[in-house]
Amino acid sequence: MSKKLRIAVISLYALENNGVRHVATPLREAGYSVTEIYFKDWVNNRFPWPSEEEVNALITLLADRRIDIVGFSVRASAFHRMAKYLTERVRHELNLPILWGGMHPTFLPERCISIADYISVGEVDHAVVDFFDTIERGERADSVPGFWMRDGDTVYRNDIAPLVDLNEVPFRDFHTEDDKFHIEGSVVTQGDPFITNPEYTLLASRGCPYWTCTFCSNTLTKPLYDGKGKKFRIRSVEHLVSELEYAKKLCKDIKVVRFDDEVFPLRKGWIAEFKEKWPARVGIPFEVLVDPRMVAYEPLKHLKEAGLRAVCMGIQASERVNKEFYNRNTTDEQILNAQRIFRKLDIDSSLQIIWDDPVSEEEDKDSVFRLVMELERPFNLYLFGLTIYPNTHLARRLLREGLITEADIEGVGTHAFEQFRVDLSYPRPKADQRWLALLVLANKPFLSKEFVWKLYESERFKKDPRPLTHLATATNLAHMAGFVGKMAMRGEVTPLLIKRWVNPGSLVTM
Ligand code: B12
Repeated sequence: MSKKLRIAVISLYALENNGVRHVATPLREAGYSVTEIYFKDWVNNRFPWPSEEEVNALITLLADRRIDIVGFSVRASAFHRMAKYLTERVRHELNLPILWGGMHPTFLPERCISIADYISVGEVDHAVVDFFDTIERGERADSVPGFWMRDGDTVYRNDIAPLVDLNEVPFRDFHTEDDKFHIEGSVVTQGDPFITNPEYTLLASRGCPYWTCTFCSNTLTKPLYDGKGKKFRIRSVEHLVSELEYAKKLCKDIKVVRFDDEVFPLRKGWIAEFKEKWPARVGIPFEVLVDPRMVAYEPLKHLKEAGLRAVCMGIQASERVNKEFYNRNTTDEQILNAQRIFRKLDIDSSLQIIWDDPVSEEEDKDSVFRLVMELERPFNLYLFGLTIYPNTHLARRLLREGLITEADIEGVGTHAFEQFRVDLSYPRPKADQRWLALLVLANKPFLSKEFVWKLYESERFKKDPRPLTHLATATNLAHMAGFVGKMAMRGEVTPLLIKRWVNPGSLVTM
């Protein structure tokens, strides 16, 4: 039965936004008219403020679609100021009620409810239908689990909704075309902007098997769900495979599937079933994220046989910083061993390091470099700048110890927009410029390790690291060209990919 209320759900700078899709789908199934709006897309280290033309296009679209209530998906805290600005503009021009959902209001509900009329906190895949049904009936949504409401200065803070059974969550809707729009500059394009992407992304689980890393959002979502049931949930293989059967019919260009799970489930029985069903019914190569504590030869061998092409794995920092600050009990030996397994099975690996933290000493940086030099080549090395998310254990500790100020925390700060992936030309102390250049050189297959050790020992670059940075930039470009060449051969290079990653103002290193 179709319902009266006309809803818009807006994604900020993410064409793939799972949150928007997971909200829009059950609402459509419940009979609502839902307009999905993809308001601009991200570019590595660049999230420019929306132009007047773009804001007007958004307002006109909302008016043309006769929207009754506007939902913003505020996934990352760095969007706080922008979401507030857009909320005020929409309210001023159209006088519509505004709802915020996503990780940011889940992290900082009090701050967000002072701006929006309603917020959702936590997962609301089913609860979102209860929320809109309440409004549709003309009732006040002041007691719907999963949602907070503000009436003037009075805030109604409801309990969170129960955790969802992932096998009962409908697949993200890729079949609706007419109710989706992408706004970029003066152009408003109708249709799903992600349907032609050669990389299909999804999650096989929600939560994390570890939950402890102090920099991560999961340390905040875990206590939120205390007493609410099993927190780390894995979808059934059947549910996953059926999703891909559905998606393959609509997203015709899928060349690779990327599982975005924090840690891909490496459970024995699950993998045995996956190995049987994935190649037979999906047959598309895939990539996953793994944790060094979990990597073992057998499960990865099965995944390789099922089509596993590449893995991403976090090194993060030195053993000391991982333990003392990140509450991450991984050892260098586990990391070395994991990389040996990837090599043995011929699985491409991209290893990740978090830089720019306020606690690593020179000895920590030295030990990270030594570890990277010891890793069996080849591998890609992704360098990230530490982004401090609000309310995390790390944010609270660094504040307490006077190592950061509120301005360094996302929401006030926007680090994720500027230096999420490390850019060698970003202003940093000399010592860090040298370390980063050395790290970029350390994994380049065309430079011998003896040569990199010589550069490391040179006193000259300690005084002036600039020539080293130039060399690292040049070798990085050569390495990147090889990587992109490989992707091009597989038909995976698209204008979207180039737009997102080739930001001349901030070149990614790998
Ligand atoms: C996968 C992922 C990505 C993928 C997105 C893939 C995709 N298809 O969506 C990519 C790589 C693109 C990405 C990019 C970024 N990400 Co990210 N990402 C994640 C990850 C691991 C999972 C997100 C996800 O899909 N969850 C499943 C969906 C269904 O859950 P959800 O988004 O929370 O949505 C639910 C509710 O929140 C709510 N909801 C969401 N939106 C709305 C809207 C309305 C109106 C309503 C009512 C409800 C609602 O309902 C949904 C269903 O229950 C999370 C970590 C995590 N565990 O959440 C980080 C995470 C969200 N990312 C984060 C960040 C910082 C970023 C980037 C800024 C990094 C960067 N600089 O590039 C960008 C931002 C992109 C953008 N423009 O939003 C941080 C945000 C932390 C913070 N407080 O700032 C997180 C939490 C990671 C972390 N380590 O803590 N990310």
